[in-house]
Amino acid sequence: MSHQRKMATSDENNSSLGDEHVAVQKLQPQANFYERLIKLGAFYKQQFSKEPDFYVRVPGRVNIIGEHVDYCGYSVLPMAVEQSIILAVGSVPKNDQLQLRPLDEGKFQIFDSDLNTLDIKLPKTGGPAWYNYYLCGIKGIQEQLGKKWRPIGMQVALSGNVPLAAGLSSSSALVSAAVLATAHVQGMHLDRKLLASISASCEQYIGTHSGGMDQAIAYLAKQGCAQHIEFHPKLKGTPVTLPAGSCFVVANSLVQKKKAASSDYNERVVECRLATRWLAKSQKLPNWQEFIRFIDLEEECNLDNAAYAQLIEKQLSKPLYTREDICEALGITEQQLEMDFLTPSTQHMQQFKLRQRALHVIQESGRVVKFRQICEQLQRRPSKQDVEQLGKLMQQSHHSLRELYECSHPDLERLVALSVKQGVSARVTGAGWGGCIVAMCDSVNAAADYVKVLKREYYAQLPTHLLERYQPNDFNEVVFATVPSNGAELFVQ
Ligand code: NG1
Repeated sequence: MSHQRKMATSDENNSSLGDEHVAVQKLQPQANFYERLIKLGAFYKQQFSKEPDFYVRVPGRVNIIGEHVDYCGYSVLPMAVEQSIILAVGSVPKNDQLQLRPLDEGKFQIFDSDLNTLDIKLPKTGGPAWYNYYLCGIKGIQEQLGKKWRPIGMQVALSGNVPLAAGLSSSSALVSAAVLATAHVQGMHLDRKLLASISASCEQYIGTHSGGMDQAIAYLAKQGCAQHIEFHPKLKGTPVTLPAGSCFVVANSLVQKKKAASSDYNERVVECRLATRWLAKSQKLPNWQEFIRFIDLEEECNLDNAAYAQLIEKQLSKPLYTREDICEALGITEQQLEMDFLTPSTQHMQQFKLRQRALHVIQESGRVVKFRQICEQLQRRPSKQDVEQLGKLMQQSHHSLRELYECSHPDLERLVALSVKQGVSARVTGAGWGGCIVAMCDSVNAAADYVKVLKREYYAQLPTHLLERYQPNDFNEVVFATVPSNGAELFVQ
């Protein structure tokens, strides 16, 4: 069985959000990232002694609800944040070289490579070097072109202000930006859904078996609203207007979680795949050996959310399963377990929490659908109770991520506890084990008060080295209200 699952591809016949290409726009001085692009353009010129041909901007994202469900086929509800990766790009048709020059001096080293011999290196420990994310993007376009691929040299200056390893999707923003830049240099006009799908598939070369949430929102985001993103049966984005007056705040715990350097994320993916297979067998489906995603089983057995949860509780009654339990139930050998289910980084797994992971995924997927329904209801008829209900869904999501999915962190818990004390609903956003929380405040004023409390009670208490770094800017980089921004953009000057 191949773990390199292809993401849903573009629907050619159904004209909807994402069927359009990324249009080339003229860079406008009023854009809030104008100064950043101009600075990057000057740096490009200094590095390559010419003007860039074009610029790419791809945002990070904050997920409002729907955590750890995308790789099981279920929908999510993220929005793009203002922070983004920006590239200044020039093509050099006569050579086959990639030249990457990061503006953020000190943090990243420069990188040169021959485009004929792309090599994505995954070290045993420590996680891949930053430029491998760019290489993933090139590889994605190379595969899309197949035999038609001809390397065209690329000179790239880049800069990013999406916090790293913070659950705001800095890695996918870089991969998606590399896909868009390479496609543009190659003269391809791909629609946004296909670009998202290519970006999601090729990021798997980094070794994380993630779903497609980050790349989908990177391309499908629209200013002013969140997106309900469905992956099944096809990739689809539907704009969702968030409650009038509400204000979403992101607070970074400053605990960095380098997903690709640890096995936690892939362990959860493995547990979900095993739980699906176990349940499929329990239903005596003739093709039970084909199931690895909860959503496919739901469809096959026509289960609603409550019935699915009941099935899990009945069939997966133990809090912990051993390798032996699983091999016996599925009628496989340990070798088959290792080959067919365990990824390179999860070969060590001895115990599996199938029940807890499955319950989280199924219940969280129900919360996403409810959240969207309530937002739509609120557009027709404002209601305080409905807004409160949204807050409750966020709290339930966090509780489930902490208890069933075990991806919180003591510092995230401190931030959530401070939020609860302020009467603000908050949850871990992104993969977790560190990174950020997202909180929903009733108004801009309430958000300002809430941010003040977090600054005083959490950020002013940080260890000295972090205080020195973030206090001069009054912690505005690490705790901020966020407005939904646009997805990927291409500019010329
Ligand atoms: P972040 O927050 O970027 O680590 C990861 C996955 C998502 C999704 C979330 C959890 C990648 C690139 N992204 O996001 O697909 O599964 O975790 O909801 O691995």
